[in-house]
Amino acid sequence: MTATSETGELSWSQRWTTWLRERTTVRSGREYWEGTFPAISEEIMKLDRNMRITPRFVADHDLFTLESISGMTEEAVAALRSEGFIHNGKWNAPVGPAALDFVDRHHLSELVSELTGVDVEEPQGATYIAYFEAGGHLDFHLDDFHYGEVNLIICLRHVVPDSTRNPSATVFIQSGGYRSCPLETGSFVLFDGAFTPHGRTPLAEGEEVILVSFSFKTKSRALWNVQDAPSAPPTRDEIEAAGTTIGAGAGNGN
Ligand SMILES: O=C(O)CCC(=O)C(=O)O
Ligand SMILES: [Fe+2]
Repeated sequence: MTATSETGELSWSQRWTTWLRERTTVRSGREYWEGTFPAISEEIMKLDRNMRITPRFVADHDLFTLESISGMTEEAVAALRSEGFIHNGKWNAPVGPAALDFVDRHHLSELVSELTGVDVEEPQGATYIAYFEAGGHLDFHLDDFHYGEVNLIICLRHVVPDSTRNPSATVFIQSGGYRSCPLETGSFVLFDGAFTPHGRTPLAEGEEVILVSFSFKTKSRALWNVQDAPSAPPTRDEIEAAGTTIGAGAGNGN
């Protein structure tokens, strides 16, 4: 156990996540981002410079067919039902043999290496993710460093009622702006979750999303080095704590 968890201090990614969640929400639409984004883009630029891969959304392809993912979809539904747990507002469940079989059949690490241009090891982690309720969402965050340098999220099922005007999407913030990736069954995103703020916009009534997330370590150890990773700007609590110290005894109680 590290000193960090013993003292309850936030980790590097948790600090950035706190800062991001104080300033952004996935509930904001594109129009909002166009007007407001410049206020945080300088900070986001610091993260961009550290991305090990550029985020990529792949919708039109013949890689993952309905047939090739159906084993995982069935496994995910069963696992979510029997072992699912809520984590950060979304459902998670462990993967099983169907996911391992998918990794083998698709030579997934080779495929991801080709698609990203960065050589990766066999997946080091995998999990099913799901959202079943209207309003369900995941606010902007960074994943922990230990989750790996490359993250692949494949959509196993996305039920969208005909009446839905604005279906839920995976969203990224980069220094260039806001990017929405409306994942449909079989489509996928590849990104560096530790340095790319990302989240999921709220589901509409009747919508349902099931995903599988695979994480990969790069073969190049140089890319594991996060010593120079930029620290998050001060969070509100930190600013307040600093203010309290400076103005001790002179507070007006507001
Ligand atoms: O729901 C998504 O599209 C993203 C999920 C995610 O970022 C996570 O589980 O950490
Ligand atoms: Fe994430």
